[in-house]
Amino acid sequence: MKFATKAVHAGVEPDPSTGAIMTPIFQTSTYVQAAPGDHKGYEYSRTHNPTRTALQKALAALENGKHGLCFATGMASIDAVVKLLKPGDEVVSTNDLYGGTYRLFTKVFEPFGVKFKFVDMADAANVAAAITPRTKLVWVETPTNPTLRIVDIAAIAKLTKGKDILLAVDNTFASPYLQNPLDLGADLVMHSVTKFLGGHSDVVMGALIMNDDTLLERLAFLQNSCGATPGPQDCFLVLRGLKTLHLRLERHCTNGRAVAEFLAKHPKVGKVYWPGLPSHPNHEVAKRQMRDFGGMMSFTIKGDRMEDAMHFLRTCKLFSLAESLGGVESLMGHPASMTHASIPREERERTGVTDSLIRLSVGVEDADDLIADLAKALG
Ligand code: P1T
Repeated sequence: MKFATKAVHAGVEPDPSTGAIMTPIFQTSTYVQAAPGDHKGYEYSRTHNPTRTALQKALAALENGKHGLCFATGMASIDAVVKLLKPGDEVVSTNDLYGGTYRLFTKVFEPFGVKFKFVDMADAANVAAAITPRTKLVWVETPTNPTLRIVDIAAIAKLTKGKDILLAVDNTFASPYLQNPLDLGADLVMHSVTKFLGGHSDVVMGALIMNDDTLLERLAFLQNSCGATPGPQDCFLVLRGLKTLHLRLERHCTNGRAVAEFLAKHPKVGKVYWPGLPSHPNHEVAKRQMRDFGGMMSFTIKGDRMEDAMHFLRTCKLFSLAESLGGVESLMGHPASMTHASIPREERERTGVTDSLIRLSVGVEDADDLIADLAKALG
């Protein structure tokens, strides 16, 4: 089945008791059993809920995976993956990384004895050099947040295959419409469902998708034992959002191209980070592993001054200043003071998160209006 058909239909069956075409919101904590253990597959909603089951199936189908698991937030899904490890294990991670993931790794799990190495994964040789016999997880984010670097997933998979190393890819920025890491050799895909999958800035949720049955068993155990599961209302909203994922992403991509090309030509703009530009250092890898380049981008203002960034952020009107991304409305953010504030200055500047860096989540509005808004704020 092709992507658009899966986006509309995957995971969803008419409700057997009523024929309702939309999966109902099963707003229940528990399920009646005829006798102990005699039930219809559902015992308690932390463990299973039919609305969540439908969503998990839909997400698995969109990522060409066998199994999906949903979590209360994107962070809760990453937390579950790291809990597969034990003290002494090592993780190799992208050095340009969502600040919350960096915080979880270094502030929560490092004190428990898990060791993290952050390397520039644009060159797979850096990953090869960081892997030791203790490495148990390679954590990739691509495109990276916020400087949109591209990591060659297939090249990293060659390094982990056949070893006892799990390769996980945070696919939040791409969405399954643009990239399917399992097809490229990853073992596990993670999403902040909050973003493109939900698509309407009204839900916070996370997901993991995989093929391996044993991995599912271990992660489902953690999902149930630790208990960070989403409620049925949120699952319903994401099921609804998924039905237009392909349509939204098509527009994110065309608007993204228009905005990136406008910024690249603007005399006041310094660097533009968008993987669709031929000048992007990883453009060739992006062309190979992504179907298109999306609506996420970052840029700097020439001179790289904080006050110029602040002026820009105050002047833009259609782009709202807010954390998050991937909704139908355009958003902008200032990573150095917002999403990446938890990363030490020296470390963030090394990866390009400088004072004037501005991140855009280009929405699905009319591109002419978005460009006029940016032109005014830059002027
Ligand atoms: O916010 P939450 O749903 O818990 O997801 C965390 C997360 C994980 N991975 C990536 C790549 C992300 O971008 C995020 C969340 N990011 C933002 C809120 C942001 O504005 O970048």
